[in-house]
Amino acid sequence: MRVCLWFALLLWGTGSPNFEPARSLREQADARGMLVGTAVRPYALSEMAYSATLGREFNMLEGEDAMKWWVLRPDRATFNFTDGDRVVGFAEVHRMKVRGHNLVWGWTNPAWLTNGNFKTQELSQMLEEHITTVAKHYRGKVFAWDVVNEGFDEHGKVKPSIWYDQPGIGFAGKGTAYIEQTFRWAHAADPDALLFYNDGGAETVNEKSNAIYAMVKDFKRRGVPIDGVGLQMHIFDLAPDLAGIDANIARFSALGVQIHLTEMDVAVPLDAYGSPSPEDLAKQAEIYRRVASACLAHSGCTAIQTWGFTDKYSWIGSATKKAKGAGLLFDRDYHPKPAYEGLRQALQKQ
Ligand code: 9MR
Repeated sequence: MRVCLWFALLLWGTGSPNFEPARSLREQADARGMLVGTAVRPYALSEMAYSATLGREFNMLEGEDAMKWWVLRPDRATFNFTDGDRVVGFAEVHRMKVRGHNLVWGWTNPAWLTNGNFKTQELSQMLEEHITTVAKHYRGKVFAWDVVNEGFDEHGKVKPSIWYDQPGIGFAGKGTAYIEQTFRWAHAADPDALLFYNDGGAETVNEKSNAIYAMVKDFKRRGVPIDGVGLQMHIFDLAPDLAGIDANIARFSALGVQIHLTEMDVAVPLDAYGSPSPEDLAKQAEIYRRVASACLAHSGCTAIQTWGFTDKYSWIGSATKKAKGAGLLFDRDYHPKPAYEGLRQALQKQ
């Protein structure tokens, strides 16, 4: 009797006997030819709720750390593909696309590399070897690479780094020339992969995104193999410049490159018990909805990816000493949050 009543109420609630359960993010994205992805941690794949949610909700994934130098290269002679291969293996079983992150970054490199006092020529050889070996290993498996990550400072200057000018691979003081070289190496190793430049703090129209825009325009004009720009979208401000994000996506789209939102999360303040307020979660949901809608409004914007999907695993807590967190689509128990509904609504709209 109870069950019947419950069922009757359910039908009444939907207003139709042809009630269809809400479609997952993945189903919505598939239906409109979009990619919806997330960063993953290989050690969590053995957790049932983690892998079930991941396979159900996303059609793309990316190793949060699995393909970085500090994971792949325990020492100069070794390439350890264990973590990266697990990520790719999961994607193959669940028919998901894989983004590779990243081939070149001036930060969080292994100590043997940063403290090695390598000379320019040696560094150049090592970087070419790294890019070539990794891109070839994942050829046909990784469809898009973040070739260079976070190469500009907030004023649009090329950041000092071991690859640029400390001592660099031979293009110190020559702006984006070292970036160009790495894209050429990546293209030679895997001509089919889409090659992206990825950065954070360049989501709106500002000095950094202006510099990236100028670089992409220059690369396109001269035939340097670049296919896209990754806008990270780590949002810490609950009133972000949404018009600026839209205008920025529009201008990159007009350049004829793809835009991927690569690392979205929306951090909210946490109380003493580590909980966010319902008001902030509602604001967060609206930000997910609006940012995703901005992406969907421009033909060049082809992927929306979050930096993890459960608040159980997120970099924000340690980065803010637990003052902020809860930035993702699912809570720590894998229940969908208002943010999930916000993204789903954006994907649903035709
Ligand atoms: O979330 C990542 C964290 O697990 C790593 O310790 C850290 C250093 O490798 O990188 C974090 O991810 C960063 C990403 O690779 C690039 N954009 C900023 C992300 C958050 O710091």
